[in-house]
Amino acid sequence: MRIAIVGAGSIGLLWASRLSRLSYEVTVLTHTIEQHKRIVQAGISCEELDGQVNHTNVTSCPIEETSELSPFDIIFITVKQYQLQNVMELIQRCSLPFTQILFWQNGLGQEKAIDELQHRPDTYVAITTEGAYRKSDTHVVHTGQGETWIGTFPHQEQWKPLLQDFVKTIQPIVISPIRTENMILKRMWEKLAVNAVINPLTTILEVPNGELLSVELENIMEKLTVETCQVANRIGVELDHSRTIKKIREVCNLTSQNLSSMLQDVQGGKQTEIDSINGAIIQYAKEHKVPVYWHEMLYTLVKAKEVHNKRNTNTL
Ligand code: KPL
Repeated sequence: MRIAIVGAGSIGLLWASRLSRLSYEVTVLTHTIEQHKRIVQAGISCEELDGQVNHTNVTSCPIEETSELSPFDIIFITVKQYQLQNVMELIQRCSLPFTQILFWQNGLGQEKAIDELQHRPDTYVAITTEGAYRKSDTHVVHTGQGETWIGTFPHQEQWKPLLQDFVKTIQPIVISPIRTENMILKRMWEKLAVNAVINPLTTILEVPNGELLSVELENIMEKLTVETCQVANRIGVELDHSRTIKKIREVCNLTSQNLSSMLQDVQGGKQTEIDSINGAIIQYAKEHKVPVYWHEMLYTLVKAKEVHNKRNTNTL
């Protein structure tokens, strides 16, 4: 089975490493030619939770040179939300009508990309709370156990056997459970609620996820979560506020050593996903006239930090 992984960030590298340990033909599609060359030379090293390093060789190709590739059976899209538009044409080109396409983004926005592929029956959203950190172009560190849910999007009653078998096959190589989910939209909002608290707060404070539990942030976490749940409930997604707070604390614990992806982005002088996380909540809130002052405040602070750090990185 031929699998493409589009985007070699932390989640892309983690999955490339895992899948290439099974008997799949894995190709990593990179944004840069430099990363492609490094992967070809060095393969991928994946540092597991127990400190063991798994080394695998995978095929790689820069996204801009994919015109010659034959179609894939499964495509993992692991680029950020704001990069999705840049890979839509590639997805069309590298897939057959029945290729199974999995979207692995944080936040919201992948629904619009999936909409653009409307003639395809096999699109899925994957939601994960696993923590991973890209140490270099070829080295990923698995920093936190979590859960992963995969669901058809838009919702379909029937799963294609290919993906169902695939999920069963990959289960033994991952410590964290992978579940098939019938209510993936709810999961997307649950994960959004988690990211909308952990990511901006860790970014502003510059601390690993676990630190959020040891400082006096109870009140802010609570206020943000109440706002998220109000917006979700207004659009018909049932989110319970106390369950969501419990979940956020659990993720902080499970990924305590992890630097959130947003903090990693800011430290690397990169664009963050704030627009598709807190920004998406603010957008829905506006449309449905729900006040979300706390999200607006964090959104503004992260945007300011993003600009500041980009400027500093560029002048170094
Ligand atoms: O998804 C994450 C992220 O960093 O974006 C969490 C689950 C918060 C792990 O760090």
